[in-house]
Amino acid sequence: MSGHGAPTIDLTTLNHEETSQLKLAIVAASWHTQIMDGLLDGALRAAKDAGISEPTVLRVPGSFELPVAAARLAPHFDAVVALGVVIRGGTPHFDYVCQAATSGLTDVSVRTGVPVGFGVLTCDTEQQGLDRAGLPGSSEDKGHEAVTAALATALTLKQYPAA
Ligand code: DLZ
Repeated sequence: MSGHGAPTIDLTTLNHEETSQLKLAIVAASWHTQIMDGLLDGALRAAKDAGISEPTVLRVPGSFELPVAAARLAPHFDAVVALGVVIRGGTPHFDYVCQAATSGLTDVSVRTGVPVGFGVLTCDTEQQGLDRAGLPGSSEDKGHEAVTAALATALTLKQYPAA
């Protein structure tokens, strides 16, 4: 899967009276610092593009911890974005952490009805992560994309409050 085919959603053109009122939380893992810094910068840039000046940012140790953090915050926010970087090593750990993060975050989103942006990079190599981190020289900006998707979904769902 690559970024080819992604929709163009320009947060700067959305109604800032609406988007700036959205309560946004970002939960971010801490492994692979350089790539994570890029993802978090991109996420904060997207929040700013939407007129959200101070999103809540919560750091957790690893991507495995993202679902529990997202679950705790989701009821208090209109959108949550999870950021993490998992790089394949020589052990099956990669598959377990990716699976736990993916299914856990999906579960939080469906159970709470709060959109959870998926900004977790699952990479074979560090270079793949750097390419997607929104850093100078990166071809993609997955932190920005994850916030954009979560906010766009939150706006779409706002007219259908949870039952
Ligand atoms: C243990 C582990 C490993 C091997 N690799 C990563 C990784 O590439 N990215 C990441 O975010 N976290 C990793 N972790 C840590 C787990 O996510 C988790 O923090 C620990 O297993 C403790 O629960």
